[in-house]
Amino acid sequence: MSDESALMSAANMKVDGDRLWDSLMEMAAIGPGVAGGNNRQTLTDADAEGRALFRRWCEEAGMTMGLDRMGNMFMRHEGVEPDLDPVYIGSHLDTQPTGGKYDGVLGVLAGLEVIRSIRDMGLRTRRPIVVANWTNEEGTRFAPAMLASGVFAGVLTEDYANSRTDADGKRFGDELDRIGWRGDEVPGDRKIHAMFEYHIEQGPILEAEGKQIGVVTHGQGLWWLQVTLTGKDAHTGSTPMNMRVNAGLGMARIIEAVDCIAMNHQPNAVGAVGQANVWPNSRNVIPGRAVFTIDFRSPDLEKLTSMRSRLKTEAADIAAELGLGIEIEPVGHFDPVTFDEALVTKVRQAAEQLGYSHMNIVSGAGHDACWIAKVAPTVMIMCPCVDGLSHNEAEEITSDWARAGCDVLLHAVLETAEL
Ligand code: HGY
Ligand code: MN
Ligand code: MN
Ligand code: MN
Repeated sequence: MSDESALMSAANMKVDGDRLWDSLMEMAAIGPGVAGGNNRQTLTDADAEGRALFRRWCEEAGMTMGLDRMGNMFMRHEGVEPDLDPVYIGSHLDTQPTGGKYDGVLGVLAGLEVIRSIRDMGLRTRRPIVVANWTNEEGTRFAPAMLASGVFAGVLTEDYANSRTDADGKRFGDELDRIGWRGDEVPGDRKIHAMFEYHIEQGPILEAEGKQIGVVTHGQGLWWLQVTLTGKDAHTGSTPMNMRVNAGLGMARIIEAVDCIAMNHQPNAVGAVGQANVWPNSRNVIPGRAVFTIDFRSPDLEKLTSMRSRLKTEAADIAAELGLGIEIEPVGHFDPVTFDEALVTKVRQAAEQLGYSHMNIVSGAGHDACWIAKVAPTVMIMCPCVDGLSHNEAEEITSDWARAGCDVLLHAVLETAEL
């Protein structure tokens, strides 16, 4: 096919939306949840099964696999000029315990659909294209989130990652070895010309505004803190109120404080406690210990920093008032991210060329792209999700939304990988 006609045919190229949707549904059958979503947590047998399916599909599309010591998968479609730095399309196949079918998975399988579509058209780009599956994006089983892309970006160390433990005390490193998905490559030992991440919005804005495409200009910054309160187990019946050292009460007051602090930093600030446990967790024992996690986010670095310091002060005051010991451990952090302007423009132009409605948007959720932006020009594309719901098994998108974003991804990647 001549360059001219290749470019002509590429200009009005569309992906095969049905094939993309079928792949999403087939992947969703692996690690099913209990309410129609997914529980394919990182480094579980279900994760291993999903990885194997993704690898098989990619190899059927003529791709070859690279695998690093964090289990990050890199499926490569060769370019006309193999020595050029590749264009990456990446996201994650792992899910929340009560996750949806599209968070992360859409971006990985849309990358595969881009390759499948390029091959259908008999095209080959100058640059190689690599579709990446980043290990442990969710960070629920092994905190923090975006763990393996953080190691790839040189922000976190392999030792730190391998040492992280889940609720049962299992180590990340041992589980990665157990499922047999640790490669030999040194994480980060790859050159990336540009990275695209296509992801559901996980919020209500695009659907409310009636837009098909989110052109993601920035990503919120994040602080994850783990709080441990130490009081004294005692009898709930015979202990007078003024003699109690109640860690459960301290936790309740700090949970309320987190909400107030986020509300006092509006607009563009959020805070919540997602995970909370008390010990001994017996109905007639005053909890002597409470451990819970705080998630603060804002696109504004000053607000993010201010929320963290307000929390430290207020939590210390609450602990002192109740006679509790307190420890606050930073568990995860990244600053607000500005995505690559030239790539943002390419995404916007692709949406315009395709005639898809679009708007600029800041990502409320964290993504692997937030770390990869530290080592390569990076941008995100978003599609709406129904009622803005995510991290919930009822997460839903339409196949039209899925396809439109994948069309934009195809065009922006073709433009960047050069036909
Ligand atoms: O927490 C996040 O924003 C991502 O879903 N891991
Ligand atoms: Mn995600
Ligand atoms: Mn997620
Ligand atoms: Mn920082």
